[in-house]
Amino acid sequence: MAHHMLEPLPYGYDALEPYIDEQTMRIHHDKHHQTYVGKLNAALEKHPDLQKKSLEDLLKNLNGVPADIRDAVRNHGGGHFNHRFFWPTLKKDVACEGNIREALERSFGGLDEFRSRFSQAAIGLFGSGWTWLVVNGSDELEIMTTPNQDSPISRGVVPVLGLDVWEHAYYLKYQNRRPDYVEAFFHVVHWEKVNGLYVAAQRETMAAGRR
Ligand code: MN3
Repeated sequence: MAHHMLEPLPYGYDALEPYIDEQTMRIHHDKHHQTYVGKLNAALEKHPDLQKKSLEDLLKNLNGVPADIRDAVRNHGGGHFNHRFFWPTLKKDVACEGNIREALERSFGGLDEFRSRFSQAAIGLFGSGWTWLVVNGSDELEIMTTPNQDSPISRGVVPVLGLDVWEHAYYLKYQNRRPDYVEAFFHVVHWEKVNGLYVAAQRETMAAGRR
């Protein structure tokens, strides 16, 4: 029985054209993301007691996951989490405003400076992985990268923006031109959603008594 499910995209496959093309979105969501969900469920078949745990609980405490499926949970559970996070943070032509805008100015000196540093991290990431904007344990914004499908929540930070830089995310349209894909990504950042995630992350750190 399947315990984790693939939700439909929250918009049409062509909603991000021309920046991210329809065919890439179809394959990326329906095939790649579906495969992570399927392999996560298959791994959990071996440990039915873990099927009741949320994906977040599993990923936040990977050391508590039995060794025989730990890599599968890290890779496929991480893949499920990362993609489920990614889709709703994409929308065309949304302005960057509100608390997140002010926080980016405080942390990076401005939106352009943030974009430049995030882009360099994404372009410079060797192999497959993700680039993230996270709220760290000191309640500060930080750019980080993770290899493969490692999830930032396994490292105790709260993601507010992520970019999939696996070749499957861009190769059909951009081939080897990862910098063009990263540039295009900034046309489809759903800043209103990112702002909401940032505000929620701040509430979470406050509730945790970190400040
Ligand atoms: Mn992907």
